[in-house]
Amino acid sequence: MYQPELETLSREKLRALQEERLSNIVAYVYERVPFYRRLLDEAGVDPKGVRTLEDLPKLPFTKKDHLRENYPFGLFAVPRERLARIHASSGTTGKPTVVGYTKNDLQVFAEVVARSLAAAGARPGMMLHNAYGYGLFTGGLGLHGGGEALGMTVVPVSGGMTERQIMLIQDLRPEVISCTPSYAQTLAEEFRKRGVSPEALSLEYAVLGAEPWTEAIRKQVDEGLGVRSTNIYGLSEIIGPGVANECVEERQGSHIWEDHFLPEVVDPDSGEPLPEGQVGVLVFTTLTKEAMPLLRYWTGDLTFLTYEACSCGRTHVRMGPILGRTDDMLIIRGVNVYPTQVEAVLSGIPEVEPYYQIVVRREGTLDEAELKVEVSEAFFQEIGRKALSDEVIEADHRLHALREKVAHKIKDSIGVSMKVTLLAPGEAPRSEGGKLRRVLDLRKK
Ligand code: ADP
Ligand code: K
Ligand code: ZN
Repeated sequence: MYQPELETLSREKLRALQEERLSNIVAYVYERVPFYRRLLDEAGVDPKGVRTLEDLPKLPFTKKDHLRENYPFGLFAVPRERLARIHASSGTTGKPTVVGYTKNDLQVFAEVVARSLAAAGARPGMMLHNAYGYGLFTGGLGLHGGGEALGMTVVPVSGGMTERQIMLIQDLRPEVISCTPSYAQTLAEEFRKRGVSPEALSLEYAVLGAEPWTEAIRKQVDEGLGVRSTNIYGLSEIIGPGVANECVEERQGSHIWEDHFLPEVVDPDSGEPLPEGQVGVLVFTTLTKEAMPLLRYWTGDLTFLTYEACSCGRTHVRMGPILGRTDDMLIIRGVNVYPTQVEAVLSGIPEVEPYYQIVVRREGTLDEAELKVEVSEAFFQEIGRKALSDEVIEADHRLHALREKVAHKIKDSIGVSMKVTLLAPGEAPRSEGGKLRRVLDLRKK
């Protein structure tokens, strides 16, 4: 552990620390951020009345739109000159969200990422191949700072240029890699194509995050790179990656570093706090941020919390995998569908791989969903095909049957009919470095 005394704090002491910090941060934003003074006044909250965790639900939520409305610096609690660094989220729609850090915030950022790397199996002296994108995105510099704080040798490769990554991994022999899970899939596949076996690779641990992933991808990456991979979670508004990380011992949920980030899971419709174990929207209150503290920030990410003790010795609460972002949810003929649900179904079918794309179109007034999924290399060889086309699939009963099987399983477990298109190995989109968009929704245009 990087900070064992904090990571194993008793629940009582952790709670006392959180309550002290919570009342301080509420007073701090009320004093310094006009937006929060207004928001709290309008909600009739007296900052002095926020003393315990039971007071938390009295506070209003902060939503992404609040950040956009106050673009770029309106939510900052310190003068611009005190910012040591700026980051921004990718902002696929409209203006990006700008976030800022004081020197002290950067120190905390490095510490929580160092805790995350240590939880993932990394130790001082190991080499970190950091393939998260460097730049405004928090991934690259975030992992970089944490790796240095832990005492690792950091290789700032950034995303993309796969050929060079392959060479560096073989020549420099890093023990740890950090990147998106979809890019780890890409790298594993490229090594396989070159006939480099996982045993020949120096890699032992992979720290994967920034997008949802499932056990199917975990298996593929663990086997393909010869590693034990863990999940790292975070978002720029809260700090960046390193809000939470799985421990490599259990890999059953990610420990949230809750002396800094106070989590809640709430009902997506009513906003009411949900009991432990129930799936809802993850909400965070930052307890120590100086530059841009946020109260009850609505992440839009869906998961659950568990306070069950963990064998690794860490006392911090664990969150389950992210089942999806409310933004990623597809509504197909009235049914809510998350890409991770589709991925979970595919993982139960040995003849296909978790390389897929979901395309949604509107035909007249009806939504039509198409699931493009790759058949496995083994199955492809077994049927002795060079390529797949509609004619080939119609003519070959084994392919025809597989297509029906996938369609049935999707319909059975998700409740939506999808047209299934089988692709040959290598035909579905791959990550070229960053997050992979597995959904193509053509209805919006
Ligand atoms: P954006 O993607 O909007 O540019 P960020 O780069 O800060 O913003 O990404 C944060 C979001 O990425 C999270 O809210 C979550 O939806 C997703 N994310 C990050 N880590 C994970 C993870 N380990 N599993 C699933 N989703 C993740
Ligand atoms: K290995
Ligand atoms: Zn643990």
